[in-house]
Amino acid sequence: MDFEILSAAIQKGKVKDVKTLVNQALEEDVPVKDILEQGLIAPMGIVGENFSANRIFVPEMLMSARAMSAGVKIIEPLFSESGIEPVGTVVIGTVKGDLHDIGKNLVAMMMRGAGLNVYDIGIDVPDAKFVEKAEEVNADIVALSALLTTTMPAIADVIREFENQGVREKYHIMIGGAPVSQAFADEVKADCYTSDAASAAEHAKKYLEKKKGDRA
Ligand code: B12
Repeated sequence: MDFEILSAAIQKGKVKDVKTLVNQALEEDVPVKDILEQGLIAPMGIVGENFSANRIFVPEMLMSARAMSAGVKIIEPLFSESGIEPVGTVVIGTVKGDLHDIGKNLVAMMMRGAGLNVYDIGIDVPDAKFVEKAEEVNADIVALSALLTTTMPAIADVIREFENQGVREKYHIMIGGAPVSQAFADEVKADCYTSDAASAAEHAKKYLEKKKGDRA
């Protein structure tokens, strides 16, 4: 299997080609772990770098993310059989009152691409629902998205809800969305702010690797 061809297909957002190439790799008995890491995650890393450097923009990134997701979907059922452990678990959603989901979906897709187990609980999510879901699935990370200046305070409300329920320290809370900034993250005592989906996935992965290392 030539991963360069699969990488190019992902970078160009060619869903059909990605599906064909992933199926071909499986027929050739390429280990699922290699398909995931070298064939699907590595090219999304390149896409993420290109996006962060303004060499490509949201439409191209969405197309690549969709192509990558199509590939991940094919091998997903084989993960458990081949012993790939998800790096960690994330609960992500758009805060209450806010219906924007394109950015949140991109973050979820990139995190899945980085090998994380992502529960997307949707848009207009009530504060307590984030806590409930995080507790239910034993999440490591809670990711909050807000696109309106009027819904940014809901981020603070969610964090307060975690505090009120006495479980704030259990979770790494990441926040983002166009109006959100590092200064706001500091103000509401979020654990992390990043400005785009690629750096969000990168941060989540690094955080989880460190957490795993600290436990070992
Ligand atoms: C598309 C859009 C809509 C669509 C949403 C469709 C959908 N399914 O999401 C619709 C038409 C529904 C909509 C509605 C409204 N919208 Co609107 N919308 C936009 C628009 C044009 C694009 C947003 C977008 O998708 N950007 C692309 C994505 C990829 O970027 P992103 O969301 O910022 O996400 C990136 C990062 O922020 C980050 N990120 C995002 N989430 C997270 C989470 C974490 C944890 C991390 C780490 C990172 C991260 O990663 C993402 C990828 O790199 C923006 C304008 C703009 N240029 O932003 C206005 C905008 C956000 N909307 C605006 C407004 C005012 C509204 C309405 C109130 C309009 C109205 N009068 O009805 C309603 C509100 C509805 C509601 N209650 O939410 C304003 C907000 C102004 C403000 N100061 O608050 C904007 C800025 C337009 C403007 N210039 O006036 N909108």
